[in-house]
This record gives sequence, C-alpha cells and structure tokens, in this order.
Amino acid sequence: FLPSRHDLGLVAVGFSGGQTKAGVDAAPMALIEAGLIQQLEEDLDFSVTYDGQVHSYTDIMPKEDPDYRNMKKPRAVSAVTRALSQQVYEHAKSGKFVLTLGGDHSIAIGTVSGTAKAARERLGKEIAVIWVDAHADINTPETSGSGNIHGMPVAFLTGLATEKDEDIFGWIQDDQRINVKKLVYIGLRDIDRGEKKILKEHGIKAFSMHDIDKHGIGRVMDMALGWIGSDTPIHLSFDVDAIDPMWAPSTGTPVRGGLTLREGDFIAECVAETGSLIALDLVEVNPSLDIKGASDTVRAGCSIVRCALGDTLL
Ligand code: B3U
Ligand code: MN
Ligand code: MN
Repeated sequence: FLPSRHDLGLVAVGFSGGQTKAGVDAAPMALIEAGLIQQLEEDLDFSVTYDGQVHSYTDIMPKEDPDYRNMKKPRAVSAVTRALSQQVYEHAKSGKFVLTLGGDHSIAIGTVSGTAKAARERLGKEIAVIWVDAHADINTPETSGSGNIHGMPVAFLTGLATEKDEDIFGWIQDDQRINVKKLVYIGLRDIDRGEKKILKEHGIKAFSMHDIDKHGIGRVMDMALGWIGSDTPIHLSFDVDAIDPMWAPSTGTPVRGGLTLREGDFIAECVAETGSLIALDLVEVNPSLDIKGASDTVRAGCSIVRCALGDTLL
C-alpha cells in the first residue's frame, strides 16, 4: 500500500493562527532556503511535486472571527485546515507521500484529515498517527486554558471535540477522523490536567519523557510500533518542540527536558524503517524566536524530514 516510493507531494503552509506568536509562518521558507527540497531530490532521489508557493490562504480568511466556545480565531483555523485537507487529500489519493511544512500544529487538522480520507479510499485502511510532541494537543475547547487551537487538533481529529457549524470545523466528516486506539504519542512532558484525564479515559497510548528515560528510545519505538502493528499506514506529525530547546530553541512553547537531537532523528528513522509511512508534518519551527538558535532549529527540522524519508538507513 506504500505511496510510490519516490513521489512526494510538498505543501508549504505559512499559517500561525492556531497560537499567538508571529513568525511560525516563516518556517516553510526557512526550511526550503536551507536546501530541503534539493536534499530530497538530489540526495534522496525523490520526485517532488510542489506548487512553488508558501500558502497563507489570505483569500479565504474570514473578515470577522470572534472567539467561539473559548477558541481563538476558530473560523480562520477552520478555513485554512479545510483547504489544506483537500490539498493533502489530493496528493495522497494520487499515491504520493505527503510532506507538509508548517505553520503551527493546528494545521494537522488539515493534514491528518486529508490522509485519513485518502487511505480509506485508496487502501481501505484506517491510518495510525504518531504524534511526537512535548504537548498532547488534545484539549477540547472546554478543557483548554489558552483557547489556542494548536493545543486542540487531536481532539477534533479523534471526534472528542465536535462542532456543527461548518465554518468552525463542522466540515470534518467521519471518514476524515482517526481512531483513538491508533494514536500514539512520543515525547510528552507538558500535559494539562484535562488532557491527562482524556488520555486515561480513552486508553490512549502515550510514551512520555519518563518512559523514554526508563526504557530508552529503542524499546519505546518497539512498543509504539508494536501497538500500531504492521500493515497500517502511518502519518507522523512531528512538533519540533519535542526536541530539547538545547537543539531546537526557536519554537513557540519550548519545554526543557526533551528529546536529544539523535532521539528525534531516531524516532523518524524507526518510522521510516517500517516502510508504512505515508505522510509527515513538521510544525512549530519559529525562526523569529531565539534568533541565535534559529539556524540550529531549522537544521534539526531538515534532519528529521530526511531521516523520516530514509536518508540515514543503510
Ligand atoms: N497545552 C497548552 C500548551 C500548548 C499546547 N501546544 C503547545 N502549547 N505548543 C495549550 O495551550 O493547550
Ligand atoms: Mn504540537
Ligand atoms: Mn508542542
């Protein structure tokens, strides 16, 4: 069921509306300027389909966007993720691996819904999602303390949060959703009280930094991939803040005590090794924060992408 080994669809999403800090919209250009596309084409032999633009979706932005159910910019995030979902779906439906460069993590509402639907149609399968992050991003609008939608994408993708209004995520259909039992977290270390309750209640598989310290990243990856099982298409959603700020400081909500640079790459390598990876998101790189560390953060991002695409496997 693999996407044809070396066809890749790239979507660059310059969107920051899922949180309040400017600058995360500049990440796709920074990653591309660092040579990412060239590395994919020349070193990894991918044929890259890219429309050559960083999408900011200005033409579909709502004129007015007051808070709703505690969510900030709900109509903007909804409109952007709805359009992105269609872009990702089209790449995936045509059998391409889909690489999405964010943007803040709210964009995963678009990417995961797109691959979930395409995998059902093309492969007749439910996808698994590996969410690598310091945070669980599974707040519902009601449990969220911040109202920032980048802390809620998993709740909307699993159906734990729903909304009827088509302009506020009501467009998400069942075939675009994922199963909570096919979701695995790695790298968690900053989880809200309400999120902990949700993880427990729904028996969601999660490997925190504590688990990584206890078992080592090798065993954790065996357990994570064992939970998913073989023959399951995998969407990897990688928040750069999973990596310790020592290597990736330029991100909106850095949390100390994270993955080493190698542990981050190792996670991507292990997923690549399964041969089941169908899509990758790289999000939350913000080159305007911690300017000194911006080039390190961009380099870490490029490295994760290359590893997920099999660069470092023998
Ligand atoms: N859980 C908090 C903080 C947070 C989530 N994702 C990031 N930060 N990057 C929230 O706002 O929901
Ligand atoms: Mn995140
Ligand atoms: Mn995060």
